[in-house]
Amino acid sequence: MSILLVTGGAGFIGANFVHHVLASTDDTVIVLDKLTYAGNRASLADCPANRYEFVQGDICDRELVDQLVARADTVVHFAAESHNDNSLLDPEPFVTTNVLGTFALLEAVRKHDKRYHHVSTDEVYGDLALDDPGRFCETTTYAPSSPYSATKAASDHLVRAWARSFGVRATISNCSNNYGPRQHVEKFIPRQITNIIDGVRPKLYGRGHNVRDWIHVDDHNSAVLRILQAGRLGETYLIGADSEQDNRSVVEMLLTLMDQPADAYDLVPDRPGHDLRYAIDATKLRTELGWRPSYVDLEAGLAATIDWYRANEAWWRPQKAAAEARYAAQGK
Ligand code: NAD
Ligand code: TDX
Repeated sequence: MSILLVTGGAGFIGANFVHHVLASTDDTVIVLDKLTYAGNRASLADCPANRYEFVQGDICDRELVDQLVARADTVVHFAAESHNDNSLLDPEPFVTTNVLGTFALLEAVRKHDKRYHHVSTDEVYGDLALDDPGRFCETTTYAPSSPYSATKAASDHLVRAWARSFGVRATISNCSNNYGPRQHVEKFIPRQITNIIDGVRPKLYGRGHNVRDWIHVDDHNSAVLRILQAGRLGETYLIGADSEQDNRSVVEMLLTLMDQPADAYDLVPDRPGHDLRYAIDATKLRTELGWRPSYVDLEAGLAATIDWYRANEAWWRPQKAAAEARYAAQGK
């Protein structure tokens, strides 16, 4: 039994991770989360009080981070500003939280000699051409495109340097696009599901040709747990579930699953610098650590996600109008 400090545990992936850990281990969890617009305490409802503690605070707060890291055995770092579109409008919080926040955590795990896992993204590698047969792997060159991905890349580099220079016991994972329950309605899939529920047509950027490699959030989290159990220190593992789809196909699937005509969507102005395609080669994770995804049928995973948003309107409704107002201001 150990104590995990989970940063960003009130966000999409972090909250699902906390539920996963509490259900599948006997570990205790301390969540550190600032509760930005993206954090939601309701995502952590029903966590058992004897194995779970919530601390509202900022990962940039060195003193608080130091105190909490001292109490933990392991730090799992999910907290971030995570939305590309927001990073194009206002990059500053991305630099602060993603770079300086990671720095604060690294200094604390260095001081207290704690195990650290860094949750990152495949976006640090930039993008692939639509017709490129290649996929990202652990040795792909870093080439981030957006302020978001540049700050995630910067944080990865800090982790690598702290591992090599100071011997910090760290691992990094770079995962592809997640979907599933408790994802903020600003993101592509929940935005379209909740639009369709509201009788609003889905919005596709550009021509909808951009490709993402989708993975269910529970598969991402089972991989993170596996890396915590068996990953080699200092190593990076890519996480993906071999599920590339262009955005138009995803919207057509959602519309069909929700009994709407498959072409009932609108094309809206493209995202500046929009990465064309992400694709993950997770061979290292599969062969070294024996990890396998459980959700191998994207359509079935989307159907379950639609059911979750239909059943949990009270969870997402409070954020919906503000998220759509931000998009409307950009003509999206
Ligand atoms: P999210 O935006 O849903 O949640 C982020 C959480 O971090 C929120 O609860 C927020 O309140 C908290 N937070 C933000 N700034 C903070 C600060 N300064 N101090 C403390 N807490 C703060 O994000 P997500 O989609 O759950 O992503 C989690 C992590 O996974 C991020 O590091 C992201 O880069 C990475 N990732 C995400 C995806 C994806 O598809 N969503 C894919 C690969 C990697
Ligand atoms: O309304 C939309 N219409 C649309 O076509 C929105 C919100 C998005 N899109 C497109 C843009 C992308 O090609 O859908 C794709 C997915 O968009 P996002 O959900 O914004 O995700 P993305 O930019 O790919 O980044 C996500 O995956 C990697 C997460 O937000 C990041 O945190 C993660 O690192």
